[in-house]
Amino acid sequence: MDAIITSLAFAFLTLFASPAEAGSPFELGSIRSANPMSDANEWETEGIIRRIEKERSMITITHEEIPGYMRKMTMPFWIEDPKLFEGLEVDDEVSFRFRRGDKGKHFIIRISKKPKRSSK
Ligand SMILES: [Cu+2]
Repeated sequence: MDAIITSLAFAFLTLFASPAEAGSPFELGSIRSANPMSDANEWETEGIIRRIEKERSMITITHEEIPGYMRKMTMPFWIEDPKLFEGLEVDDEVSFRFRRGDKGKHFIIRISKKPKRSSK
C-alpha cells in the first residue's frame, strides 16, 4: 500500500513539475536577446567588379545603393577566404554578401557571378 501511495505521489509530482519546467520560453528569449545585432552587421547587394588584387586579399566593386547604409559607389572589399576569388574576373556582375569588421573594413562572406545578360 505504501508503495502505491508513493508511486501515486511521484506521478503527481511529475505531472505538476513538468509544466513548471516548461519555462523554456524564457531561455529562448535570452538566447535571442544575447545576440540582437546578429544581422545588423551584414548586407547583401549587387555590383560590378572593377579590380581584383589577390595578393592584398582585396576586390574593388561598384556596388548598388544599400538602403539605410550606403549610396551607390565604388569601394574596396576584403576577402578572407581565397576560395572566394575563384572564377571571378574584372567586369563580372556579381551579387554578394558582406559584413563590417574591424576598423570599418568590409569583408565579403559570399559572392557569386550573375548570369551574363545579352547585350543591351
Ligand atoms: Cu560602399
